[in-house]
Amino acid sequence: MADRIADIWGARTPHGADSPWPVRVDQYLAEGVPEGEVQWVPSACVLCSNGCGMDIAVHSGQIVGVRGRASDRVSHGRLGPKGLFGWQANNSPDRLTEPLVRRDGELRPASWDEAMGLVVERSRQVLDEHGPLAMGFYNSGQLFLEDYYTLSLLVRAGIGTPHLDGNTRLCTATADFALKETFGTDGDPGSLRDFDLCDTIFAVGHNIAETQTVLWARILDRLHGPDRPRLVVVDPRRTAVAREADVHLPIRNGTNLALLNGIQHELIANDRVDRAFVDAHTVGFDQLAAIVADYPPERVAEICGVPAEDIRAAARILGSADRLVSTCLQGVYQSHQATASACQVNNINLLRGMIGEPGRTVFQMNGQPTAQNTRETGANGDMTALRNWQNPDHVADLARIWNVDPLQIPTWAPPTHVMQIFRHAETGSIRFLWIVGTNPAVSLPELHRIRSILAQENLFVVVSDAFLNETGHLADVVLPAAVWGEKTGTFTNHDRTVHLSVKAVDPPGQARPDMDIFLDYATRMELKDKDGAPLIPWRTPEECFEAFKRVTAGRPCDYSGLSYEKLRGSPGIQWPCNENAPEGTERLYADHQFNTDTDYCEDYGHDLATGAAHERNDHAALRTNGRAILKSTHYLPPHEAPSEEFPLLYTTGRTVYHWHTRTKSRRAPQLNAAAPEMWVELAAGDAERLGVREGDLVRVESARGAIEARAHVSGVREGVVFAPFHYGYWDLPDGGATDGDPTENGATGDGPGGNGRRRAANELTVTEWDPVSHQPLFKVAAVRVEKVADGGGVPSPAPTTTTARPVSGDAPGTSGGDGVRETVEEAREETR
Ligand SMILES: Nc1nc2c(c(=O)[nH]1)N[C@H]1C(S)=C(S)[C@@H](COP(=O)(O)OP(=O)(O)OC[C@H]3O[C@@H](n4cnc5c(=O)[nH]c(N)nc54)[C@H](O)[C@@H]3O)O[C@H]1N2
Ligand SMILES: Nc1nc2c(c(=O)[nH]1)N[C@H]1C(S)=C(S)[C@@H](COP(=O)(O)OP(=O)(O)OC[C@H]3O[C@@H](n4cnc5c(=O)[nH]c(N)nc54)[C@H](O)[C@@H]3O)O[C@H]1N2
Ligand code: SF4
Ligand SMILES: [Mo]
Repeated sequence: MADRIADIWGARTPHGADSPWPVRVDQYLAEGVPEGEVQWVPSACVLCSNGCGMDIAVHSGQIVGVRGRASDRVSHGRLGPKGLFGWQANNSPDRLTEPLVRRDGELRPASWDEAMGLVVERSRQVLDEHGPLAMGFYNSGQLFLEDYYTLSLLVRAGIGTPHLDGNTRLCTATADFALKETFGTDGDPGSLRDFDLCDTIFAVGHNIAETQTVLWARILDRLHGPDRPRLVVVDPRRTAVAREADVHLPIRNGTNLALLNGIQHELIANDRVDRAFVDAHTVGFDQLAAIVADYPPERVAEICGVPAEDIRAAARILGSADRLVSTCLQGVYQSHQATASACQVNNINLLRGMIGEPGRTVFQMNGQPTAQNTRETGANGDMTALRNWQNPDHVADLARIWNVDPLQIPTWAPPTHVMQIFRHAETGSIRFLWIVGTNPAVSLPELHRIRSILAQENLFVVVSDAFLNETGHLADVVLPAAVWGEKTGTFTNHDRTVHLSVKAVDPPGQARPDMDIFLDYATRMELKDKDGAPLIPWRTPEECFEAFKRVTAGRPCDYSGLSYEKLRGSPGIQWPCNENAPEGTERLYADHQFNTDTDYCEDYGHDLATGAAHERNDHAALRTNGRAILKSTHYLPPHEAPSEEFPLLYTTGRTVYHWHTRTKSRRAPQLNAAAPEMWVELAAGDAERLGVREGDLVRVESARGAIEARAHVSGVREGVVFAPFHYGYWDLPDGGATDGDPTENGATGDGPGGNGRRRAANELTVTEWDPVSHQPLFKVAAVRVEKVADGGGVPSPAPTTTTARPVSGDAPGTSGGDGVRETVEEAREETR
């Protein structure tokens, strides 16, 4: 039995590029469960975008464990710590089991009829008095495709408001936009198998080891195998990924674009460009070359704070790669110039002519398990099935399928991004806000502002969730949602692999699937199509999936060849899947024809510097003719640079053991025990200057607020402070105990009603966003740090297994995941 809290990635099964990734089946069952009596229900993990295929163990009507599916194309049987232990949250006694309605200032139990009656009454009132622009909907990257598609149709064609967005705006909006800018439409072109086949990996702002642990296990098996790929890592922290790198560039946060321009400078200056490919399959080279000419390594070294020689070394590795896989994630996306930077990662692969072929691709990674579906269904700012909201033919086509007047679908203005939705709520123009499967009171920037918006008298807030989280505490109505394992539906990971997750158990109490709640709302609102029939014609997830197949037919994300039957327990099938590709499609753009045709593309593109949206004519003038677009622009410094008052750079992110605002992971005992409490990371030099030792209590302050936490002296870059964003705030407006309740964490002893100490990373972050993708900036701000109290030499509660490995080295190791069985099997022939 393995301790998979201590050993995050499990046993190595090394292999070379010429052999398939071996199978290792990871299984965790609750203690005492009679294995022979367990029923296995096919599903996939929903605790990150890797989407590992897994089976759910059911006994006596309860989920009692999980195991990886050996045949799964994504995981080959493996699961990471969250996958192995996270399911326990489903069984938590804290689950919401009945609707709650605010009466006399307090949330009180109510019947579904009462709660939905109130939601509908307020919707009608707001619509009558203020029109559809006063209605807002903010959803998730963690529901199922069927939930999103129902919501998308309901809001776009039924309510008719442009104010619909997903928390994917905080997460993968930049991935989405970078793919659209370069390749014409959303959808990562590559296959996870490309990691098995490549000879070089370029990871930018992506802590794969902690955030996609099974993918990292896959990469480790190559790094520790016979023909080790080379690895270049860009991250201000010495992550477990960086520790494996051939070249690690610990740049100042906020300087990605300068670095990426510099690397392209080197590729061009040293003639490492595949000119034949670039000429035949791209547009925009001359402009790119002119811009990056201004970024010689010495200048870049100064901006980024890394040696020029290391930049050259990185460029040499990328420039001599034969099979290059590049990836980026939040270190790129949650910054200013996010889309601009992400596009440069696309450019590097294009300059090298490495796309659409085995071992040659770029991953604009997702984070949340079902973020891809939020985008495909249009439950974020996109138009359903990667249509272009600026293209009247696309709108007309969608209106025809939905049987509504095209004018009913709001396309007169760009879809509203969530930061703007909250701004409208702040000014009072949005009066009704339904928040589904996300916890903005912890996950949006500048929390004191978000709390005050949600608490506003003239804003009616509805929250659908499985738990009463910080946001629920500020709601007028709370609806109990069924989650993964308790409903049937599909979702799609970052290499376009679709899985079916089959309902394994009943939801607790009166909790209901989100799709059912939306259908109930649509019925009560009497939403109709243009012939007076119910707007949403389906009643079951499978009927919804069939409808989604029709709306995607002929679009890049073509689901028309899929079915629940085909997907049940399958290895996972990658879209497009249709008549021509009945088993799915492993790689997009294998013919080097990109989706950039003006009539077909999802977006006419933007000016990367200003975010100005191009129009049809601008796009047509590029004469792309199926070629990819090399977009480029100059580096600009972040607005909030360190100053005398706030001399340090601030950045935030994740630890392997927690999922976001911890509504699930803190209810899995092994995960919670591994990272029970907030900490902040300081570099050794900074700590010394500040007179701070490991475990001391420090105060971190920005222009917007302050937090207090134990200091952890780690391998973060000098001048940079890192905070995990998982921990909610301490003192609640109503003094109640919530997900942010510190009393159970114990360690420092304050609780609600205590000294009001705040600990949430987002108290400090800025209200600002990338001009193209509108993704907020969680990775750049300026702060100061001071010591508040001596820790008495007791180490901080940071886990010691990963990035947060202490520099002093004598802290006890994080452990406590005993009972996991790992079964290594012989390598199987590849399922693709
Ligand atoms: N354990 C765990 N796994 C998760 C999640 C989770 O909550 N917990 N969430 C999932 C989701 S939704 C997402 S979006 C992904 C996120 O996955 P990642 O993007 O890998 O995670 P982060 O920790 O947010 O940020 C990645 C790295 O960016 C670095 N960084 C910070 N600033 C900069 C910068 O300016 N430039 C560069 N190059 N790097 C910088 C940070 O040091 C950090 O190591 O993880 C997914 N997987
Ligand atoms: N400072 C800082 N802030 C960040 C980030 C960062 O790196 N730094 N990362 C950003 C990113 S990438 C992300 S993705 C966001 C995540 O931020 P959130 O989305 O706010 O985080 P979660 O805790 O995952 O919230 C999801 C909620 O949905 C509920 N839920 C789960 N399943 C279901 C379901 O099936 N139905 C319903 N109705 N509810 C469900 C959960 O109980 C939980 O309350 O945070 C963003 N905020
Ligand atoms: S890598 Fe992601 S999808 Fe796979 S088991 Fe871990 S959390 Fe789940
Ligand atoms: Mo995310």
